[in-house]
Amino acid sequence: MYTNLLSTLPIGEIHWYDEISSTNDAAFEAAEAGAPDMSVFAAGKQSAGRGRMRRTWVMTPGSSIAVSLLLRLSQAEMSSISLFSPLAGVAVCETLRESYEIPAQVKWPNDVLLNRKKICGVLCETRWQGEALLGPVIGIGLNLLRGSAPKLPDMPYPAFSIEEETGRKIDPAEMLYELVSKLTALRPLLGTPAFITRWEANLAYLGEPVALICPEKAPIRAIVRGIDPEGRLLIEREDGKKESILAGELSLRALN
Ligand code: BT5
Repeated sequence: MYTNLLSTLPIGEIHWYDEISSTNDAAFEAAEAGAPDMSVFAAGKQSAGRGRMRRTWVMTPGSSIAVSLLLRLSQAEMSSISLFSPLAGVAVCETLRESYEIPAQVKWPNDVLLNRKKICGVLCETRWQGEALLGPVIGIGLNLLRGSAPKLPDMPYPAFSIEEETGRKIDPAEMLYELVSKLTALRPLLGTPAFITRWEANLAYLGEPVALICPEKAPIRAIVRGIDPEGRLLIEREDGKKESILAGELSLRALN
């Protein structure tokens, strides 16, 4: 049960599940029933944790965090809806750096890497209830302790835990509290240049060559130059041409 500390924060409902299919699904069910903004759904175990594009997210009870936040956006926030997913990545990085001195980075658009290894994934989803948009629901899976990161074949990014990389055993309840506080503090910056600055300050591969992989197309080889005001990745191709890339099917791989 990682959620006791959270009750001291000015947030919505707080739900804990010893086991559930997916905390994102729990958040959407509650959203349909009217749960308020900033409701938190956390679980010790997920039987059907998922990543983007129907990929599987594996977690280990007691040593990783699986949490989803249900947001109800204001009219003004709707124009920044695509930034809520990176918001989570930036919040995880800033929490790890400020509260634990751990230098994690965001792999655009939103995975969190530590020493170039994946310690955290973010799944940001919306659904429709009739004509009303539900969400976004921001799902965050974070590998804290040894044994929490699955060693599966064919992982594009090796999965590791914070303990494996740093030797530090972070308390899940404390981390969850710090993370939700950070997310709440960063949220008003969305749509302002300050958020892009904070994102770039935590961006992995800045100034480095990468390959952008798109299914059934030749990879784009380029240098990462930053993030534009809309949250697109700024790259410079080998011929010097600059471009902004939208998050979507593209995935980013290091070249060295
Ligand atoms: C993600 O997807 O990285 C988003 C993962 C979001 C998980 C959270 S947990 C709370 C909430 N409830 C859910 O059901 N989901 C969210 P993607 O970028 O598609 O990466 C998925 C890939 O990461 C998989 O195909 C594996 O290769 C790898 N993977 C699976 N489990 C992992 C883990 N624990 N740590 C690191 N990598 C993992």
